[in-house]
Amino acid sequence: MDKAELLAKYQDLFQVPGDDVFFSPGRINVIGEHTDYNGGHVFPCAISLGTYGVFGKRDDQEVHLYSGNMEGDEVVFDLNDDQPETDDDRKWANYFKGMLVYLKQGGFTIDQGFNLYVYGNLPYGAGLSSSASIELLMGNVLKDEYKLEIEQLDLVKLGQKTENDFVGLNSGIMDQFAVGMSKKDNAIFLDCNTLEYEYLPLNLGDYEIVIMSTNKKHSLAGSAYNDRVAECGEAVKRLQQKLDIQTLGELDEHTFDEYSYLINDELLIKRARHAVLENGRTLRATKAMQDGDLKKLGRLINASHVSLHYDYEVSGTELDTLAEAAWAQPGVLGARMIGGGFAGSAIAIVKKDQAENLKQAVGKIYRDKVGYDASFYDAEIVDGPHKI
Ligand code: GAF
Repeated sequence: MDKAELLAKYQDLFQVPGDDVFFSPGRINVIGEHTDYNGGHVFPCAISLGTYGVFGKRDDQEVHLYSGNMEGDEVVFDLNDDQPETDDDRKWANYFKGMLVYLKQGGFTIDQGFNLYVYGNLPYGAGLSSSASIELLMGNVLKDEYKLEIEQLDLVKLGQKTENDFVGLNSGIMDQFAVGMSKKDNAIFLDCNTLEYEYLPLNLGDYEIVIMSTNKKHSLAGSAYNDRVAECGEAVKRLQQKLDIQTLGELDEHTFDEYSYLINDELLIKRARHAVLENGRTLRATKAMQDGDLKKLGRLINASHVSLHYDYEVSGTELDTLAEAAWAQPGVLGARMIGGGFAGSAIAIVKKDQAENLKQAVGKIYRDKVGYDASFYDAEIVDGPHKI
């Protein structure tokens, strides 16, 4: 939908013209999966698929949310209502409501109701972080429309708080950071322990990133994601018997190897091993990209998928089929699942002139094995949330 169509839809729904239109991107992650809440490094970037929002102030104290992607009525609540929505068909509104509630609790003045029509071309549940896209859309809309003096990094933190405390997913900060802080054609090399970060131009030369979506919906909140967070926390607790650490991200693989006996549990060792080794891979992968060693970057991306499959056990038939089919195609340097896992999307780094072949070939293998179609998108790396 273009801007005129979005405004027309708003007019149609609310019977008044909308004031402004905003866009907030989704994200992919080159490497560094399930490392963020483990105090490790990540290397994500924001993409041109995302969420549009048309905003208009109201004369009363009501908030009216309407999603073009959700079936059903608009969700309406009072501006001062600070409780999460609990009905299944209203829960999608919590990503918006959480941001509003936490901004108000932080002392920011939002004293007039509003309508917001949202539409995402980022498939919900595609593992491309529609949730962070929405949170940062809401944060930036409110910042702009109510002239709030708040830094983007603080909106990013409120996005994570919304996810953790309002929605109930104990996620790290990667998604909100990637969406909120993104810079066109760059990936963000972020240390999730210190929040120090660096923009690195995504120099892939003759290669590009293709996003491969499983089209299988997932719900991270209801899934094993929180179990993984807890398992890593337990591994840290056991390592603390001899090591002065707060997170797995503080360990290199040699130290982990020497002390892993303390964990004394096969499953927890696998989880912790992924977190530690994935962090090391992320450091090496960003270096490889800066050195122009794209083959090495590709191998590390493949290794990431293997580890997410065997040690972290967050892949699945659909994601494995996409990654493994991509590995077998000409011109592919690497492929792996991205995001929380279980469903969602994978990425492949492929030679530009072989991208079409990849989509056709992997698409066919996927359809034959899984029984329905995967979707493919060329990743275009864009700036963070803004008015359009
Ligand atoms: C999800 C979470 F929201 C992120 O914080 C991150 O942990 C990711 O899964 C896995 O790397 O997208």
